[in-house]
Amino acid sequence: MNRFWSVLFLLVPILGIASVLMAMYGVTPLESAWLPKSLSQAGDTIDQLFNGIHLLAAFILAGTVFTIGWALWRFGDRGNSNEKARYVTHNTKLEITWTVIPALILVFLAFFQMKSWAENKMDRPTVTVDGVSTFKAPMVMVKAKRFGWEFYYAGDDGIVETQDDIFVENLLVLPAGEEIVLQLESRDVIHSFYVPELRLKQDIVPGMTQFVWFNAREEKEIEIMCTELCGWGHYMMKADLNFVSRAQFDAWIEEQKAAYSPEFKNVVEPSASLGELKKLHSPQLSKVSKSLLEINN
Ligand SMILES: [Cu+2]
Repeated sequence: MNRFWSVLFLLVPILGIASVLMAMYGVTPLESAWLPKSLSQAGDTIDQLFNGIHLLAAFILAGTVFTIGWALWRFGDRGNSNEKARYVTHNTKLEITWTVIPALILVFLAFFQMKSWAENKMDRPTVTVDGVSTFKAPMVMVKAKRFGWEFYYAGDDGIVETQDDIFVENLLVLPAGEEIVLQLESRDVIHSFYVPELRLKQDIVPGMTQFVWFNAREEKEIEIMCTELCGWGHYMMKADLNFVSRAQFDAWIEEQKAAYSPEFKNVVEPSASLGELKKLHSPQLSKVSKSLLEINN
């Protein structure tokens, strides 16, 4: 009967490791239990790190639990032995071994992850103009707020936070296949900018300006979400992120600019009621409608 427990003990890690491997390599029914497909080179590097560390941990877990399981099987008291347990206080060789091996693994990981850290957090893209290299300017300033995302595209001057910025709410359209830099800021509390497909996650702290960069290799419609518990509406703090071709992007930006033209503003009469404004149904309206509300009040 005692052997039942050693088998049960082993079943847990076996099922655990098997399900992780099935999810990692996309075996049915766990094919969608892992992260979505990576969309960038930097994401691929993180996947290699993540999967590598996972496999290493799985290997160590397997070694540990199989040793314990074997000991349970082999040395369990089945009621017919007068043998006494051996009392071992310490074993210097063993202790050195299980200190040195994990230390070596950690030192290896510390060096192994450096490239990915540099790619994602240190090597901000640069541009060279007249032989002088400077940081690439952010294409969009992202303002996180409870509970949504504001996007300010650099207008014709190529600089964010100027008069000609183009404002869009909860929708970020970007060209695929290009190095994009975003400037991240918060309006209120700590938020976190998370795009699983890019393996990109950056806390946004009030009073601080952060920069993130990426290069998506495919045109795809994905989502940005907040991964910092920021209040009651945290769960709905999402925005659409659409990677499109350069031509589609340019056309879309022109549309947004048109939405700010004086002709457009004239269409929305200051006397228009909020109900009428809603009927017009355009994400760009929010800024206009807000200012109108202020006028009406
Ligand atoms: Cu948030």
